[in-house]
Amino acid sequence: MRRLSWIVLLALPFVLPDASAQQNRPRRAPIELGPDDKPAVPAAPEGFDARRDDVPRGKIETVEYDSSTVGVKRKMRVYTPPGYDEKAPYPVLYLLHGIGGDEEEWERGGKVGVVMDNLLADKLATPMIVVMPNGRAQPNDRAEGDVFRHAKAFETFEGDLLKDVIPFIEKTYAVRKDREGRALAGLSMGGGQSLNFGLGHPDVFAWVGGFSSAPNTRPPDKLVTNPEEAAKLRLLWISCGDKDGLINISQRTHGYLKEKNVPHVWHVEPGGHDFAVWKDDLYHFAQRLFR
Ligand code: FER
Repeated sequence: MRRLSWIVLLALPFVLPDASAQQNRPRRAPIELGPDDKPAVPAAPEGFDARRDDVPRGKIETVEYDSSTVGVKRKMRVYTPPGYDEKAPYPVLYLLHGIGGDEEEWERGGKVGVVMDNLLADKLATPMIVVMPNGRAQPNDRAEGDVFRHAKAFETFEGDLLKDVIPFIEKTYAVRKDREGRALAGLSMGGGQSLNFGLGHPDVFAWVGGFSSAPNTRPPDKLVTNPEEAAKLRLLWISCGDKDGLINISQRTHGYLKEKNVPHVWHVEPGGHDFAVWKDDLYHFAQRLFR
């Protein structure tokens, strides 16, 4: 969906309270910032997302896999780093989009290729493969019509990711197959998915990030059923913009993790529900992976 129509859609519950009630969408809580709600790291430096002529470029390609979960062939985008070596096993970051997006959203809005190429050229990240699947696990996975009506398909994606996407990647690319070699992160609906699936499968992922996670995020006691197990993650990153109407979801998750002594990064940065924030998250999160 185009960004503008998306913004209009997000604003609907505020201007049309009846429509919001009819469509059964949760109302946003007013934004209240507490003492913990501040940046954990400085903003990315100027130019981190600008294409540079002097750096080697990775490649982004579309691959198609058979989804036993959805029963159709599905597409995803895969970034391989510059000089991709078919023998070296690379770690993998699975990177998930939002409710208005698809498998290309992170490239369009997040310039993932440019950000990764720059980080690698500056030796700020470990060479990795970045897999951008389509998290709307249903036969028509385009972001069409009322995207909120298809929120359920984002839940179904758990099976698609674990049973179809990951096995396909692991037989197609030179990648690591251990939990420490797999990271899962996403924005908004994809943030909720990443927290739900990542914390739900600590045997599969050791690095998990939720950027501006949406109300699909499980309630804390369902999300973190075993705090000791969650504490074994190599990285648990929770972030949100300080002007994002969904920040209460991330605040709730942070509060519970803190109460249960689960180590995590809680990063509240200036900004709203948009790619200025998510690009910055990618820049910071990617640097901390696979170290
Ligand atoms: C909601 C508000 C926002 C919701 C999902 C979103 C499922 C997702 C936003 C995004 O992905 O950007 O109430 O409910």
